[in-house]
Amino acid sequence: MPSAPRSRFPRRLGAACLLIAALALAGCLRNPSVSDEAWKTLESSIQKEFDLLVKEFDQLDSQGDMELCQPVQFAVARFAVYQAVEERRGADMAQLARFIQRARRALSFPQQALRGKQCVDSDGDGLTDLEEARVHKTNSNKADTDGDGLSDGDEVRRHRTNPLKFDTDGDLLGDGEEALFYKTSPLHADSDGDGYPDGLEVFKGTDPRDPCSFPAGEEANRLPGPYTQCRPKPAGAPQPLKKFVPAPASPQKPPAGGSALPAPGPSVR
Ligand SMILES: [Ca+2]
Ligand SMILES: [Ca+2]
Ligand SMILES: [Ca+2]
Ligand SMILES: [Ca+2]
Repeated sequence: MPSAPRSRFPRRLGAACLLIAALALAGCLRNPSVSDEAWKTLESSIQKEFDLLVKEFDQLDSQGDMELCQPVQFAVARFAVYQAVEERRGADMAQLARFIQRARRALSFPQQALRGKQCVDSDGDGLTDLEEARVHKTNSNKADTDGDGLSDGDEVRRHRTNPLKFDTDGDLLGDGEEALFYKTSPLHADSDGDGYPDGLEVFKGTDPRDPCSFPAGEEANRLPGPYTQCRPKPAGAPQPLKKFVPAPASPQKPPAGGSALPAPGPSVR
């Protein structure tokens, strides 16, 4: 495609202008008597619209919350814009105008969300303010609503734990302690399946991840079976963990207010 000459058109051309240009182009294609100057003006306007489209997508892409908030719409917009970029090399102006129109339509939905502030994540926990208020009922200004050491976003998307409960499975170990330190399941009270709850095992000093290690004299607190059979560990297997040391939550964007996630305290009571 020949390079676009300088134009007297305004710098910013909107979608309406593109439509006018495309319609005018269609008319030009049917009318071979159109002047070279008019043709170049149309070509310039479409090139400018294309550049504007790419610029707007780049602005959208720089909003990290947008891809998180509207993943499908964002992916559609990205595909449409990239397709326009690819087709720019081989397409004539009429084809390019169609690709631009398609990309602009796809781009309009995440742009509306951006303008409506639907994708704001004030506390940087990976959940938008709207999502927190409407779906999860968590605090949109506190990254870790229940104070268990896992951010609300990590609880919802990664660990599938309850962001409103410090101890989702009720085994007396907090979700953060289990996921970050003991490496036990925060969703199952008895991670090794021996019938003894993880919290009880930690409190008694046995290994909550080894069915061969269980507390003596606690049959009354044993959960209903069936139980996992004890299979002796191979030599060199890791030793049971004895003491909880607060560990940082997984890396995430710090909240706007600058406060970091509070470290969980020991919950074995
Ligand atoms: Ca949030
Ligand atoms: Ca939490
Ligand atoms: Ca627990
Ligand atoms: Ca157990």
